[in-house]
Amino acid sequence: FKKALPCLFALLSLSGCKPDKDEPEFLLRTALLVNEEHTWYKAFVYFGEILEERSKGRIKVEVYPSEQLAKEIEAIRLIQADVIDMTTTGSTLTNWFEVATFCELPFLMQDSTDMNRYINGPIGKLMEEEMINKSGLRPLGHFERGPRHLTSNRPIRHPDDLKGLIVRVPNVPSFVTLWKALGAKPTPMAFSEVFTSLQQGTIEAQENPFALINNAGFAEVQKYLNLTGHVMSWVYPVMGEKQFQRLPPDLKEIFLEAAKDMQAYEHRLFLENEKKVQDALKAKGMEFIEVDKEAFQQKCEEAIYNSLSPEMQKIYDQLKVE
Ligand code: CS2
Repeated sequence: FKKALPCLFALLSLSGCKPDKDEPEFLLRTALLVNEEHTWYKAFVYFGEILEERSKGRIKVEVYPSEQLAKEIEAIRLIQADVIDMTTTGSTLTNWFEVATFCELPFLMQDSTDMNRYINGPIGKLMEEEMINKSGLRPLGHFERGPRHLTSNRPIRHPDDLKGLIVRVPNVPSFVTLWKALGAKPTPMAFSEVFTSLQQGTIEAQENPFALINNAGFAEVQKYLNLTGHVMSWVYPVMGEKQFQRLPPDLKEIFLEAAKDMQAYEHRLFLENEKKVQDALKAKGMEFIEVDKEAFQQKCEEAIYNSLSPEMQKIYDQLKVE
């Protein structure tokens, strides 16, 4: 009960038990997994600023970093329950509809050209439809991310080096398939639990893009940054569809326009940041390790393909030949 207490208080104040005279017409609570230094957080703060200004104070955004308000899956559920309003998410939505797996499928996309082709093509359209229909979330654009790399305390150059390594993965089925096929022991876990678990040794490794590795301070507990680049991905800033539909038409327009500006703002920050975060990680003592990417890809490709439903295999085949 003690543990649940702060949560309860947070929810009580969220449910509007104590209405405040100064409350805007629409207060949008946003739960993020990153901390205040990350481009997603900065983008949402910017979104809040322009929304407040353009709506003349009728919309206000509150941004809660570091999963303080909710972990990714909980955030999705709280949005669905109309308790909070926005978050960032991507392949975790595979738990609601399968096509979301393509946001982060290992060794599928090579670069941001591929990524934009997928996002703007039929697969991206399908994903956006499913997101509204199957998970009740409305995508507000997308945030491109750098490739995901494995961090650890022993250098990993080849899948053979992974034997038995306990790797934290997000709550996404394809990540479990991937690391099992490679010979490691994948453990799904919420992002905010990763640092402590690495410190305590209940997990030995994790994988994420440079920006998030740096943001979460993993350099303090991980020595090697193994350049596996196994996943290229993006996340969607999202809002509950119910919450969106509640906005009057004039605010809907302002909202969607501001969302486009948020995406452009985030993308600028992301590009500026990519090199800086790598330097920061090296300065904090992380050693970058070249890996045999070919061997990684070969060892897991079949398992990943086989884990897809026949319908998704068709999409996969199409994406591969394009
Ligand atoms: C993050 C997430 O938890 C993590 O490691 O990188 O953004 C992850 O990519 C997702 O769960 C996406 O839905």
